[in-house]
Formats: sequence, C-alpha cells, structure tokens
Amino acid sequence: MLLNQIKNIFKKAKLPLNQLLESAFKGGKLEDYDFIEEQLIIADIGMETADKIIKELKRQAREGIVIGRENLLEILKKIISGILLDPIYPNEAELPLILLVSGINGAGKTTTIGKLANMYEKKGKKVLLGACDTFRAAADEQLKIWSERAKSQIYISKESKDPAAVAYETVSKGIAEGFDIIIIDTAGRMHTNDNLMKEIKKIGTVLRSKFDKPNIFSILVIDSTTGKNALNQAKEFKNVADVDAIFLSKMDGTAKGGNIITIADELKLPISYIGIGEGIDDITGFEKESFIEEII
Ligand SMILES: Nc1nc2c(ncn2[C@@H]2O[C@H](COP(=O)(O)OP(=O)(O)O)[C@@H](O)[C@H]2O)c(=O)[nH]1
Ligand SMILES: [Mg+2]
Repeated sequence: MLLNQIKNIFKKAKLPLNQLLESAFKGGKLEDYDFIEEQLIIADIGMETADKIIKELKRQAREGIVIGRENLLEILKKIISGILLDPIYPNEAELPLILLVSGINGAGKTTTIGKLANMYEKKGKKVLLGACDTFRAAADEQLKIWSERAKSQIYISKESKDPAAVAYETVSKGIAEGFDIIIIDTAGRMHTNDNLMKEIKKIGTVLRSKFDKPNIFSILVIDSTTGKNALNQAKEFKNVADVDAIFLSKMDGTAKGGNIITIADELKLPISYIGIGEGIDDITGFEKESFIEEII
C-alpha cells in the first residue's frame, strides 16, 4: 500500500526525458544539449544543477562514454545518484538519542516530530518531546496535540522562554527519567533571522557543553515544493544547526522531481526521510535508488 503510494508520488516527479532523447539522438549524435538543459529546467531542476548535469554529460560524450539512448539514461541516473547523497540515519544504539529538528516556518517541523515520535513509539521506544519553539504562543499546544497522537510525552517549560534553556531542561528530564528518544522542536521565525540563527546554534552549543558527548542527530525539515528563496533561507540552517540529514516534507504535493535534485545539490546533504501526507503514519525513509528509477 505505502510502497505503491510512494511509487506513485515518485512517478509524478518523472523527468520529461523521452522527448529530449528523441531529439538528442537525431542522426545518432548527441547534439542538442541546450534542449536537454531546457527540459531539465522545465522539470524544476535549478539552473546551476542543470548546468552541472549537462557539463557532466558533455564530458562523458567527449570521452565517448555516452554512445546512445540506453546508455544516456544510465549515465543520467549515475550523475543524479552522485548528486543525491546516500541517506544516513541516527545511531539508535546509544541512548538517549536526541533529535534536533530545525527549518523555516511552515516547513513541517512540528508535524514531522509527531510522525517521528510515533515511529519510535511503535518501535517500543520511550519518547519525550521538548517544546523549544518558544516564539509562537500556539506552538506548545500544537506539539502537545502531536504528542498525544503519538502516545509520547512532552516537556513544556513553565518559566524558561529561552529555547536553549528549554532544550537543556528537556534533555535533563529525558536522561533522569530514562527516555530513549528526545525530540527538540524549534522555531522557524523570529524577530530577525540573525536572532533565530543564534538561538538555533545556542541549542546545540548548550547541549554539547552541558552533557557528556550527547548523541545528537540534527534534522533539517524542508518543504519539497520549496522555491529558490525559501531554499536559500533553509541553507542558513545547515551550518548553525550542524545538520546531518534532510527530512523532505510534503512529497505528496510535489509534482516535479527536479526540485528534489536541486534541494539535494544546493544543500549537499543526504535526504533521509520523506513526509507523504498530514497524517501521523505519513513518513518513510527516502529510497534513493527507487526514486531515481521512477523519475528517469
Ligand atoms: N500534505 C502534507 N502536508 C504536510 C506535511 N508535513 C506537514 N504538512 C503541513 O504543513 C503545515 C505546516 O506544518 P507545521 O508542522 O506546523 O510546520 P512548522 O511551522 O515547520 O512547525 C501544516 O498544515 C501541516 O499539516 C506532509 O508531509 N504533507
Ligand atoms: Mg512548528
């Protein structure tokens, strides 16, 4: 069921390659790179990423590696496979595992946390959520609803408004009470962006300085339908949050696969999970190879 659903989502993201292949091999020669590039851009691949793919195709053609239709597809698959890094997952052997979840406003952080909490609870883990989005008044309430759905627990600070302090309190409670997984929700927008970035960085710094070698896995949530502007904003999180992997949300709403390749290329981070709906079970690992098979 889920597999079919994901296949269909990936299928929708198919690149328009047939037409371009016909054109590219007119006369048995690969001659129309501009047309290929145009098609990649129509499929929502960003200019720079498309350019990179075309340059690589040209190089391989010059070296006689690209020789025909079938082989062009295989080479395109390889190039895209190189752009999409292999997914990586947190080390669950060392508990508690702390998942730090960041991303711009509306990316899907809180929803994703609900899904992750549910996933771990179903695996028999004891999960604690930390309400560190202290910027929005309604954020605690929203996280609480997800916590109840996932049958996990939540820590909301009565006094602290400083996200790093709340994160510290959450992890302290998590360790004292033997939780396996601690998931930290964060804000996506503050008075100024600079302020937000400092807050996010401080959470990691405080946890690393107050606890002995905490097992932190940092997840950046990105809306898969995101445009260039939001992507540039998301990029800012990469360094301040020490991001390990991307959670690509709203894949169910993505029409084009190119954007996903662009996101991976621009951020140079592995896509490890995808969100495929608003429900608690709408989460799965990112099957890179099957994604590539479906889009090409
Ligand atoms: N269709 C769809 N909607 C999603 C998905 N993940 C999150 N959303 C929706 O995106 C909106 C913003 O989500 P929220 O978790 O509040 O984002 P946050 O601001 O980053 O915490 C909500 O309406 C969610 O239901 C997904 O995988 N698919
Ligand atoms: Mg939120």
